[in-house]
Amino acid sequence: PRTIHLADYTPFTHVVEQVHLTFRLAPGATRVISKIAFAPNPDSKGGAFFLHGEDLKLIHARIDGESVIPNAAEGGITCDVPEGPFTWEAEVEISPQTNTALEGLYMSNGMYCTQCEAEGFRKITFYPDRPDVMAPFDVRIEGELPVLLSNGNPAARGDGWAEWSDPWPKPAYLFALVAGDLVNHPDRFTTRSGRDVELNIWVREPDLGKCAFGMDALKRSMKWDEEVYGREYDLDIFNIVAVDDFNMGAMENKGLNIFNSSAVLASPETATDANFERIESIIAHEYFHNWTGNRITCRDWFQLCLKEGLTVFRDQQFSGDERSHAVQRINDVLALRARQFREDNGPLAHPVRPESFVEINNFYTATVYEKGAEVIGMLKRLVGDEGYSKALDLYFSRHDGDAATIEDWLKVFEDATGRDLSQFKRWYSQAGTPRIAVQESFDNGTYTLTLSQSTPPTPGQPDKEPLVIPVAVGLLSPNGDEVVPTRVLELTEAEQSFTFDGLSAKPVASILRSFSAPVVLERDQSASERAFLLAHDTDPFNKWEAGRALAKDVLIRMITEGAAPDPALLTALENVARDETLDPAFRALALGLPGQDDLAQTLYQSGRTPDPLAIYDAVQQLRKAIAEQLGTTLSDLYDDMAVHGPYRPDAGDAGQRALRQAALGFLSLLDGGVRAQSQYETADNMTEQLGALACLLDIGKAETALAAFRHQWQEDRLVMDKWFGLQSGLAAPAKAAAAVHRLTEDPGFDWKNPNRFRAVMGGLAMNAAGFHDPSGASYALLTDWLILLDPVNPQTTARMLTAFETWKHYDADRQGLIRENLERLAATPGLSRDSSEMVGRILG
Ligand code: B3K
Ligand code: ZN
Repeated sequence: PRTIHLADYTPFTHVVEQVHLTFRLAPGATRVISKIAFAPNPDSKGGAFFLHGEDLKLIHARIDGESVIPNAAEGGITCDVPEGPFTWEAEVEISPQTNTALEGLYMSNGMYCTQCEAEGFRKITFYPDRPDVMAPFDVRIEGELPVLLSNGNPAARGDGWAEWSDPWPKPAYLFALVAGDLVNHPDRFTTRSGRDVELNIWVREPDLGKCAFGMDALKRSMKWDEEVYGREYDLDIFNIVAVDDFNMGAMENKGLNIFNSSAVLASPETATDANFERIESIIAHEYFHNWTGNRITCRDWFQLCLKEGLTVFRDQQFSGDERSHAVQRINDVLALRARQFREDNGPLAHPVRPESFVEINNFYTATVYEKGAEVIGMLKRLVGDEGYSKALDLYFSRHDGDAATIEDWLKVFEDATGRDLSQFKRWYSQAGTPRIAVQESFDNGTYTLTLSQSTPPTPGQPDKEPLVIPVAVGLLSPNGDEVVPTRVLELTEAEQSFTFDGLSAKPVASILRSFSAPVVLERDQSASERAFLLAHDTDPFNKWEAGRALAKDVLIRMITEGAAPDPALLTALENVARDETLDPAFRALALGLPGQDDLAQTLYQSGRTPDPLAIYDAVQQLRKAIAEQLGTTLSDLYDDMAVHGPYRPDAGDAGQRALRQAALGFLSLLDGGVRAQSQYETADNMTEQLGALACLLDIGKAETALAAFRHQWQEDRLVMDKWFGLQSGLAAPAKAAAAVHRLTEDPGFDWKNPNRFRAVMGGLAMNAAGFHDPSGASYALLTDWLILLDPVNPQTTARMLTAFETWKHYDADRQGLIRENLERLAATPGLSRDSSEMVGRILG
């Protein structure tokens, strides 16, 4: 397979003035009739006329009404074409029913649906399937199904057919079609300039009761984008459809967003607080793409972060505004460290704007999305809120209707603020997580902070240059008062000193407030200083971070030196847990211990080989110690945090439930599961029911509850995903492979459904000690299933291979076992392009 390079970009030979598509739907043989108006592209550098096309049976093709026979070429066709404008017509046959890859036009539970990003449209018809070719689309759908949907506004409909017209030029990856026996949850929204928009969430009939929250989130998103970014919706209708078989969360197709049902359907009985929160953010994310992605799209797929980083940044801002900024930031950083730092620290590390790829679907990564969003957060901090909004206004006015680049994006910031961003641009091209080392001195009222930065080598990038790093710093006096409020230091050199004068005593510095840059802060700090910051820092992120760092230090000493749980940590945690001035959601986060994978990463970074079982044991030991030491506090919290009245998914109630659940997790280690069992029996919402089940599983007392849960929920796919995922994620280390193997033999294990496959296999991969069982049984089990899934669904297979991305961090025996499995997979005949690229990169 060919490697595509950013440096090789050339514009398409033609422009598309109009697309007309007719679909004659039939499961095994759908006809797609296209009529496309092409004209020469004045910016073209010449070359043959080429259309992408994959797995298409060509029935006939015509140019200006005359039959033509195109020439087969790699990934499509070429054809001799007239010199001026011309009309291309083609009829092709495709088979949605046998399309298990879930890319292009496929079927899910009897309904037709599409997924075209990144390069799925070429499986629907011959077309220049590249994001810089934008055109208005008219679509006619013929099929005996009650609901027939496509992009844009409805144009006409009759018995067995419907026509749609999308006036906004768009790239083919935003095309969508849905046809099925669906019902809608309707609503309306009036935009700020008075456009009356029809809103619908389309679902299968039994799911109609699970749409209200998603609809509310949609309306709040629409309003927020008007208020905060001045962006209005631009069609008369906005449709969302829930689909059970979907490779990712959701897709922002113009006017017709298609969602994994797990990312839109929710009711108190079936969805957890975490599900509600995720749904709200994904609805917002896809809606926000209407401007950042659709109206302004990407010139080529190397620019993916242009739409994804920005849209993630926007959805994070939205969630912060709707809920709590502090809690949002902590959760975003937790996710960044768990996924992006992990990626940056191994063979899959790549820049926010990659420079080459084999399969673009492999680059929808935490680096492009989450680090891409962090880069925008840094930019905003550097130019200030006002500079940011001026730059964004300029971006929208200058580039509306364009397929733009990162250069275009940075230029609007330079033009709007006068700032030179040439050094800042390295954030887009340099991979790896920078480390910042800290040195401090205090002399005669002056505090000097010396920061030095370095970025470790990553594949293909042995040497790194200094970046522009905004480091937000505040100083506290020894009595806990803030003496210097937050100041943003701009670190641009390899090493730089910053001074603060006029201090009466040596301050305690709070560094990297709000996590102002995606870096690892290397700071040796005493337990007492960390506890001091946990108690006194005015920056909520750093307050939490101090507790986290303290817990990490303690756990690392327990793992490497066999130390006992440090009483200083237990006291500090108890103080936070009891502090009623703190938001319960924050306290719940403060009681959360570092994850086992996070500890493994930290050990590896400090030059030690992580032993997953030792990590597991230390975490268990610390949990036990916390439970014993904080027993009364936790039991009071468990009682006090009970939420009374009907379930509401808002941040306040959810925060109380989170704190109560944190308490229950510890208490169950002592009470034999009495509280959890009774909570399981009386819960009237999924958050508390599942929370109780998790505690029972954790202490090995879940047998009855698991059976009851299954009996109650066997008809609900999304709830049963939780049942599978929890068992695989919480299986005891030595028994994990066997437990997961049993789950795969369950008649409910529908492995071709990505949600179910991910629940079971993703659960195993996240069960760190179970996955890394020294026997290698889990590695082999996962590999067997990936080999089976690859020909069916390459995208989901390739994504799951990231379970192995940290393999070089472990000991020689584990590395040997993993290598064996990866090589076995690599040697599989006919392995997909997706998986071969991934396994090749992972093996290095
Ligand atoms: N843009 C889509 C992701 C498409 C993934 C293709 N493999 C969803 C999103 O980021 O909003
Ligand atoms: Zn997105």
